[in-house]
Amino acid sequence: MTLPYLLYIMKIALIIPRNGSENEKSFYDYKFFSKFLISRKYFSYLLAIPTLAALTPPEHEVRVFDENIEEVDYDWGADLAGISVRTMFAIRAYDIADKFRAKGVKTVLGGIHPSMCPEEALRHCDSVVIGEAEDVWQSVLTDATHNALKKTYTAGKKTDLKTCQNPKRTVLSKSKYFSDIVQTTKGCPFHCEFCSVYAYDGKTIRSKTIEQVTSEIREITSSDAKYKKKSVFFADDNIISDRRFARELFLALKQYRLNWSCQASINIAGDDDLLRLMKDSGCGAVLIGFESVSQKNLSLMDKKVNQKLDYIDAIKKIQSYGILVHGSFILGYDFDTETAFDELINFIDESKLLMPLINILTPFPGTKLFSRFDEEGRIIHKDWSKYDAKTVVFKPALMTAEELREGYKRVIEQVYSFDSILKKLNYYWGIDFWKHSNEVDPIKFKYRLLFAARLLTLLFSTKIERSKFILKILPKLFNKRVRVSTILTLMAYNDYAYTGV
Ligand code: B12
Ligand code: SF4
Repeated sequence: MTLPYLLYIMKIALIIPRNGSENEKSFYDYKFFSKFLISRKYFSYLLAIPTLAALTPPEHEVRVFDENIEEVDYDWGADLAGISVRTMFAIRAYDIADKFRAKGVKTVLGGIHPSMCPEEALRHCDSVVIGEAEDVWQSVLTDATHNALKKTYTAGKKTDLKTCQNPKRTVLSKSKYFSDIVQTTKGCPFHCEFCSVYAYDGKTIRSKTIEQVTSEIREITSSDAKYKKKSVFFADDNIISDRRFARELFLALKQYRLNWSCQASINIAGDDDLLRLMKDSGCGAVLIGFESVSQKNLSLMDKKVNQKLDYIDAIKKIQSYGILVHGSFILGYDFDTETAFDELINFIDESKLLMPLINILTPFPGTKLFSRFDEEGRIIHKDWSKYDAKTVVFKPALMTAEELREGYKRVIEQVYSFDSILKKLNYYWGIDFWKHSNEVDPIKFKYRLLFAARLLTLLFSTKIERSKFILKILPKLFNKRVRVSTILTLMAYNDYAYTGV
């Protein structure tokens, strides 16, 4: 090998910044899981990272650092650092970028936040990639090897997903994640005011081929890979946005006996055929953006797809297929008054949603909402680390920021009180909701035993409500209707509701 060739080989560090400060909790952080399992684990990786690894020619050495599960090794000797940035961890990403640059490492930021705020990001890096990496990553690498990085690289066209290689997941510490992430489509034809997806990914639905998706699934599940199958989360904004494609996808997934979940629009409730295929192919849960129980708010959001449907009927219909509905809600939209909190609590109680995700309205940069609030002088600050959907960063219309924050806290405390959790669990066990999952993926006795033993260790603490809950739950743990992962998730949400806000 000649010296000039060696000069073109780089050590590339790909980085996922920590999501929130070290001890901070959220619905999405899985910190409780790590503590409970006495092992540092996280929900999943950012799919952008194995995507970048796949786009990187094999002569380069790639190492991934995910701060959610490991420390970044600034002394590894990287020539180039690529960091994926979302708004809630932009400040942390800038800290990491500053540290790399202080060591003379060329640093590139990409992802939705730098794409929406490139000038701000450029204060902390050598280059910003605006848009999708597929179109420009090769140029970035070539320019970096020639020490000629440009300030910005803008993806000229939306990537044709059918031409994409599979993300290279072998660069990840797979055993540290609970779930794999697979994306089959990009884009959204709707334009909800608070969302950046249509602005970033475009209005036209682009999809991979079914063969591409199944080949990713085979890589994930293949026994000779260094990791084993767990569960798959489909990162599509709406898995049924192209129904013909969705139908083919669900038919193709069936043979892999996966346990998968996804995001979909509420109108899935009207499609029995698709619901049946989803269930048959292993779908256990679907995350639906209900956003608000107020029609006025839904109109203002321009969330058209939600406006004509009865939420309770839709939830009942979807759950009748054994697919758990995770509803996502936003508090603080312009028509919310102090009654909004009780309305949401009552709705969740009536609909028996087991794991609702409740967010404080957050005007992310690049959304129509951000522009409106900015024009109206309602953005309180731009400390992105507080754009975490649990902090109020804008002036609400019909209440104060403190009232919104207190109301949010009251809702999650109520919804995730152990009394409320137990009441709902008893309902779901009563109807044998997880019958199908328990048949195809039964929980081994040893796992129930380990779970029970770990719960026992938590019994003698100052958390009286938790101890009472544990005492009530212990005798049920060996009932085959009970799935321990559901209990663990609900305990994590309780922990967040009472100690994380
Ligand atoms: C899957 C997903 C989730 C999963 C997370 C799983 C995970 N580990 O990623 C779940 C459901 C848990 C979730 C939760 C939330 N999410 Co979310 N989520 C998504 C979703 C639908 C897909 C993300 C994805 O995997 N895309 C596929 C990858 C390949 O695309 P990508 O990351 O954009 O990467 C490409 C480019 O951006 C670029 N790129 C990215 N990084 C880098 C780095 C470099 C160096 C380069 C060169 C290029 C580059 O190249 C990549 C390849 O083309 C996006 C919407 C979307 N369509 O992107 C929202 C999205 C990321 N989520 C969002 C939000 C707000 C949230 C929540 C707050 C909940 C909520 N209210 O919506 C929570 C917060 C969680 C948290 N604290 O992190 C926002 C973020 C907005 C922002 N400005 O940061 C998005 C954009 C949706 C939206 N509503 O606007 N989410
Ligand atoms: S919230 Fe969902 S439906 Fe609305 S624009 Fe975003 S991705 Fe599309």
